[in-house]
Amino acid sequence: MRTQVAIIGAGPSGLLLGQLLFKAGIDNVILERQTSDYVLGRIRAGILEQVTVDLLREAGVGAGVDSAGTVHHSIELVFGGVRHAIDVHGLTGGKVVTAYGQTELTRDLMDARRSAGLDTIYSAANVLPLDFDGSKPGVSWQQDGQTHLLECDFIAGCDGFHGVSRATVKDKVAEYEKVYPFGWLGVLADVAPVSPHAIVYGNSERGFSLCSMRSPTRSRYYVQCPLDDTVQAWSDQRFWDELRRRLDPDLAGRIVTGPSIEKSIAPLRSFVAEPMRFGRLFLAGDAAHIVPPTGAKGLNLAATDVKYLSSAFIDYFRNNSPSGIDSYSERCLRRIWKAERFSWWLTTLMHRFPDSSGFGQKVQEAELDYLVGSRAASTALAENYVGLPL
Ligand code: FAS
Ligand code: PHB
Repeated sequence: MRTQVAIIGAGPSGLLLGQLLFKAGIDNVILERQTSDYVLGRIRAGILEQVTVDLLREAGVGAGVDSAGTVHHSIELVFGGVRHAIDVHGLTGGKVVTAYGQTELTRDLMDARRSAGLDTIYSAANVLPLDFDGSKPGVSWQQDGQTHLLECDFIAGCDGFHGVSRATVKDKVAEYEKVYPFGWLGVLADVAPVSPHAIVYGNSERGFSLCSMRSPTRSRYYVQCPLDDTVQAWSDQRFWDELRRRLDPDLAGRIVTGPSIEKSIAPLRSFVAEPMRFGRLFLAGDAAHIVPPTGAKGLNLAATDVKYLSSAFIDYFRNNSPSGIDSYSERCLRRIWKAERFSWWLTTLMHRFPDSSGFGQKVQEAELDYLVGSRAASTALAENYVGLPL
């Protein structure tokens, strides 16, 4: 079996890369270790930058987000029992964010790939990148008791934080990591969002909270929880009561509760692997970097990695130019580190740290007060939140 680009991983990175390459007439095959249902069952991101929405339209899969996405002109910060609006639209000359679930985005990409009759090999075991420093790059995998080989020109490692691609080059990678001393307990429920017009971030003495949504009838909520907490310790009633305690009285009084349809705890970490290119192997998305979800950057960073990588491959195959692939890693990392900084900053500002001293707490309160009182500070938050220019 042979293709031009072998893609490892059928998450948003791999599927979006495959779609952009297909639109450019570049042959590609995706190898995914899970089933498609398993991939769709993971409830994750929900906020898309305009750059990401534009990329979905460019890839020919923008119909879903255009019809079911909810556009947000502002976000709100709740602290000291008071809610403050940050007019990201006004502060950024008209930019917005769109709430549209990663699950829906992934399904749109899977449907487009299936309609185009493109090869996606699910349940591929022991996928392994081969000879990416040599003259015959390829990927092997096992299925139905046989070992298979896919020969290719390039390999895109879109296999996430726990994937095989970065593990294969671990002796060539510089890793930068920060693990946070808490997690997020997330709940998905088919109830109307408490604030249909804004994403609400809370910092109370009980910890962080977040009010978001997937549609006008499906809400997504999070509360900060200890790292050793378990989903079993949280009944729906306990979650709704705790969420209310972390919001201002007006918003707390408007929460629509209902049975959770998904409940999970995610750890928070900042992580970057450098570089992102190893001969004919390229890392993209979570395979190369992780951000705490506070800044809603994870999925959006994956999309811009894929924008740069697809452009690089198109430049190579169409114009026989190596410039895109040669500059890929440096170009991605400049954007990645700015998003890492923003995500770390917003996480540090909006969460309660177990070891924070009285002084640290007072500084956090002063920074929040300054943030909502200064147009310059609010603008800095707004331009990072809607996404920096490509
Ligand atoms: P993914 O991890 O999504 O996809 C990688 C794919 O590769 C998976 O399907 C996996 O099965 C496959 N794979 C792994 N190893 C393989 C192997 N050896 N062989 C073949 N296939 C292999 N981002 C936000 O912006 N907001 C959020 O609220 C948010 N919440 C998150 C919650 C959790 C629990 C996690 C883990 C991430 C969250 N993220 C969030 C970040 C998330 O959305 C990622 O940024 C996004 O999934 C990145 O997409 P991919 O790079 O495709 O990686
Ligand atoms: C979500 O809707 O899942 C979401 C929104 C904003 C974030 C993180 C997650 O910062």
